[in-house]
Amino acid sequence: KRTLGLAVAQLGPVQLNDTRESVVARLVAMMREAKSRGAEFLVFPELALTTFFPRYWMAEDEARRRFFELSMPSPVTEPIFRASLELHLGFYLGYAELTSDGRPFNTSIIVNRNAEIVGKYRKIHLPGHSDHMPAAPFQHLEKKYFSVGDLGFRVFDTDGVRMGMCICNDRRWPETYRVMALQSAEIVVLGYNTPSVNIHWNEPTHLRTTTHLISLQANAYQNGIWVAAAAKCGSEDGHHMIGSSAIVAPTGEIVARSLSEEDEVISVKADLSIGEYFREHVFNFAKHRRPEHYRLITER
Ligand code: ING
Repeated sequence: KRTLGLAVAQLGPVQLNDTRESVVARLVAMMREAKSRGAEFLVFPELALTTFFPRYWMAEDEARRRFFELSMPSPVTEPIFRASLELHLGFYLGYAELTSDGRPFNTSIIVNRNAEIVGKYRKIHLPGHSDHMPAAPFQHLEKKYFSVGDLGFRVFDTDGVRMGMCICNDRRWPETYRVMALQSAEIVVLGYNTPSVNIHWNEPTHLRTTTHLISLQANAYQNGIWVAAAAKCGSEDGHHMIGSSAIVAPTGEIVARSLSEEDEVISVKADLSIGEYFREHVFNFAKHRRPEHYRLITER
């Protein structure tokens, strides 16, 4: 059996005034905890280094100055890579990327157990709005601060495992996982920051967690893959975001789930052969899929 020591590091709130150094220390502490549980790969959240700043209206250049990374690693994030090398622990990390030619992205990377960046992804499904909504209790300005990702949905060989990745809202769109499953992904890792309150209608709070989990479970099962999702959650300067970090098996079953809304590590010994059964017998794309009937999905 091929197994992977798979862990998720849920991050509690990061306040506006928290320094990146203090966040990095929390991330490294969870790397040590994950390692002690036998983890070989650890998933961190989306925009893990700062508060979820798209909730605030500000000028683009202020946002870039305060919340974006100009390089990865950088002096402040170097300790994460050092710990990866020391612990022989790979990781996924979400952060705000400003490219050298000035393009802003909501980005994530996959780093292998030798602390080498093996893949990069830039968020494609940007939710929310780009205009100021002063009447709303908070903003959701990802369309203002980030450009649509230009790297596609790709799958990377990470220490012998076919690993895909995405970010937050991407997890709600079936196309995200299917495109990676068509590239033989065995696992998709992702981070998210999900506000408990919907600014567009009075949505019952529990629905935020329901739709989050359904999205992970359905897509894990329908693509025969493991899905590992890490929340940044809890109340950030009074703005609450859901937890429910989870690891889902190719059966669609939740095999590990966070209990708190604080820094918390969950981990499993993922049996990668489970996915092989489903991809061979149920979701055998070559045998059963009929793309000639699906054209609308890419034409519209
Ligand atoms: N956050 C939320 C998410 O997709 C959202 C936004 C929530 C959109 C619920 C639609 C419904 O989990 C981010 N950062 O995408």
